[in-house]
Amino acid sequence: MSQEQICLTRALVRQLGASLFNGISRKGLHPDPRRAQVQHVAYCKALCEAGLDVTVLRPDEQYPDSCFVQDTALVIRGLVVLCRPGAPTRQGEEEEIAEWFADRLPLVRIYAPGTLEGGDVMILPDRVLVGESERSNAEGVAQLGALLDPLGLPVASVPIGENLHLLSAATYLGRGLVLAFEDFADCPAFSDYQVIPVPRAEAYSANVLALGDYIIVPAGFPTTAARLAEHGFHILPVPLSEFEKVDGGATCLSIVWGEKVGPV
Ligand code: CIR
Repeated sequence: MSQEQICLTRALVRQLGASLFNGISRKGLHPDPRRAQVQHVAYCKALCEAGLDVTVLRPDEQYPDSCFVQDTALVIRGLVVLCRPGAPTRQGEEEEIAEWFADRLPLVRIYAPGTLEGGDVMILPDRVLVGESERSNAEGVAQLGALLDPLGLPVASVPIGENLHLLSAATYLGRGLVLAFEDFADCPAFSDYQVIPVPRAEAYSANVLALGDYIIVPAGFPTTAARLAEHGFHILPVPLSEFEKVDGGATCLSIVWGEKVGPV
């Protein structure tokens, strides 16, 4: 396992537009954009409370799901990998994100026919896992593998069942811990890690945003929050019910990255 510690210092988010009402929803639900706006403000406050410097982009009404910026880009060890969303209505969202990063960090990208959404990518200390989803295809995974090979990071794909994304079912928390929906607790990909199970009744809370000692956890999932607190994490509960209606969770609303702070 890498001995490198990454301290997360930055977050990029995008304000939601009124068009979020028409965001893709596997449940056929429509969020209330005004209520979602209040929840988004609470989310940004939690990012600040965790010590991150937060940049907020203006809403992009052309793309109803564009507040879910995680799917458009990954930052891995200082390298931006621009994704190519698999959802046709989301293709193009990534271009403004590319422009934002262009003069800040080195940037590479996934090209057609490859598709990759950030929600499918779990960055572990020694490797990267990608969910075998409807959004990220084998070509996208192969391209990511080639891009990360020079960093010494192997890429492997993992089955995710009916989930939208890999991170819908599991989150890497740091400290050798993975939070995973109970059906995924025995997933061989997590065998080197201690898995904290999420009970069926709280499945949505398998997606949390881990920020060092802090974790943004959707409000209203007491078992998950208690299990995380037992491990010494400081819990930042944020209501995310409007985003849940369109299948988005705590990680989806930001791209977070940081600086290398040296050996641990
Ligand atoms: C979508 O279906 O693309 C959006 N409604 C939700 C995206 C959630 N993103 C994520 O899990 N990373």
